[in-house]
Amino acid sequence: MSDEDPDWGSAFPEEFPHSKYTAPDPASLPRIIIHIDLDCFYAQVEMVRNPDLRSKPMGVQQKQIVITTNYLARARGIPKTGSVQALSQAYPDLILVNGEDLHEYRRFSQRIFELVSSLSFAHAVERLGMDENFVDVTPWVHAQIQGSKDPDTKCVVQGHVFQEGKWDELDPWHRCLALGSVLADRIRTQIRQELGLTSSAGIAMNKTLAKLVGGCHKPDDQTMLLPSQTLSLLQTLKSPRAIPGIGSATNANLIELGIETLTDLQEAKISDLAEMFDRDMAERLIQLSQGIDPSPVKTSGKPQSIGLEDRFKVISTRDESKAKLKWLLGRLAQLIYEDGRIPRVIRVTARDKIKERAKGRRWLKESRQTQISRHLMNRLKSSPDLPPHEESQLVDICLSLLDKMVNESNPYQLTLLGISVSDFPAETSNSIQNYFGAGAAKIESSRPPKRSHETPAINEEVLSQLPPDIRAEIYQSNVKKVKLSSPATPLTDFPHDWDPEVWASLPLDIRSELLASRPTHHPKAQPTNQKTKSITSYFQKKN
Ligand code: DCP
Ligand code: MG
Ligand code: MG
Repeated sequence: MSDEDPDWGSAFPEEFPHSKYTAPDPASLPRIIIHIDLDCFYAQVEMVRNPDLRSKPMGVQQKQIVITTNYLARARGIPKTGSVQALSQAYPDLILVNGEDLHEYRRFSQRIFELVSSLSFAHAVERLGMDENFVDVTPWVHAQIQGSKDPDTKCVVQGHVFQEGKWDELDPWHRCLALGSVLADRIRTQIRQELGLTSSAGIAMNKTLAKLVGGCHKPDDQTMLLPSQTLSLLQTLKSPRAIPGIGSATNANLIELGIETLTDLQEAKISDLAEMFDRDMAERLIQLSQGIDPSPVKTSGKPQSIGLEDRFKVISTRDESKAKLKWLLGRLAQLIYEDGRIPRVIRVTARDKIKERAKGRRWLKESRQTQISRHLMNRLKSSPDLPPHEESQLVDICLSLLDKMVNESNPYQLTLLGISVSDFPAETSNSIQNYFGAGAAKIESSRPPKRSHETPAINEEVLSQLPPDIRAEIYQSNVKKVKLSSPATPLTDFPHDWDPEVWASLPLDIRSELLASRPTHHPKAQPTNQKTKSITSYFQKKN
């Protein structure tokens, strides 16, 4: 189905050609953001692949964890996630499908993103993890409101209004949101008709509120939030942790500051947070707690990194680590091949139970990264398999990165290993590439690049309920950056995230060129254009 010929009659069934109506100034209208989340995503993909499963309570399993269940199962009281053992015991008729191969999920995820991006009213589409997309429909909606439509024109809302609230069809803000609800319905219909998958949506003035309200009527339905309902929606959340973008590490810092409830955070001042957060972050956290989120919907491009992780009971020898890293590299090679770009940085992530205990931390992931010569992965431009020689060199590089986190002479108990790659050059032939890889002039594959994103092959139990952006935040907060103890370079401006040994081995002119070509490593958070206001004054603005 195409959106070339949309029937907007249902949104504005009548016209008033003689109206003296003055269109509202778009600057006075809200942004309209739609958040789409697929229902029991992995389970739905499995049901598309095997329709017999539709009539059965089923779940998707990775290792010993059930990571999602279909809605038939949920209707019978089977939880969305849990351990395989517990769920199988309690619900013997629950059918479990192995979901460790992410290929089909990624493929559907990509198709959803492409479908939504192709809709003419979708101004920007931002992917969030595997099964979510933010869609900014503001320009289309404002154009409609500003067009010939009279304020007396009847306007409809598709789906629900949050808490079945009353909306005012004469209010331009409400009308914008109502139009958003019609577009959300259109998106969901397209996904259902073209891919056979149901989804749920939230429609609100910003990304955070759209995501929060979208969960109110699941599955296969949608909810719109009126501006005056923002506080009521936030009141349904127990802690700051429930806000998308506030991960458990940030939440732990807030608790240390004595900020435990959402109300505590709503009433906090930037200075109250200064001990733990810089000014920008403090302001952003307070704003988020008040439902203020000026962050734009950024059109998703290719991911900045590609990677996977595996979790296991315990690894405590170098041979086991080597075997696991080799296995991970093999799977990563497939992802890099599908992506079509050749990376310049490789990173190994590990979690060591003994270190966690010693540091009294429940969740401690460490990472080390280094530059790699491009020729090592060049073959992945045309084949999903690494040649044996390159593979063994890469395994050695990974092992040496692991050595920086694990001391072989001390006992260790690894429970997670991951490998990711990043720093995909945008330009093709320059002296730096010549230096790093002979004959590596062309980087982008000629076949259309496929998108992929960093998703653990196996997810941690503790992360089981977290959306990927929050997982990424936790991940980032635990990353230990490589520190340069004695810079073997006359260039004092050393890129903090590069391996010192590799850096030291580069000729000076290459170092200078690399420094000049790289963006700043600690970009400041985007300054927000909204000042923190008292929450009441903010929401009094619109009703
Ligand atoms: N997922 C995962 N590991 C987890 C949790 C989820 O790999 N710990 C996968 C399986 C889910 C998919 O991500 O199907 C999307 O996650 P959601 O949280 O959106 O959950 P679902 O789409 O499964 O269910 P819902 O209908 O509640 O959105
Ligand atoms: Mg989902
Ligand atoms: Mg989701």
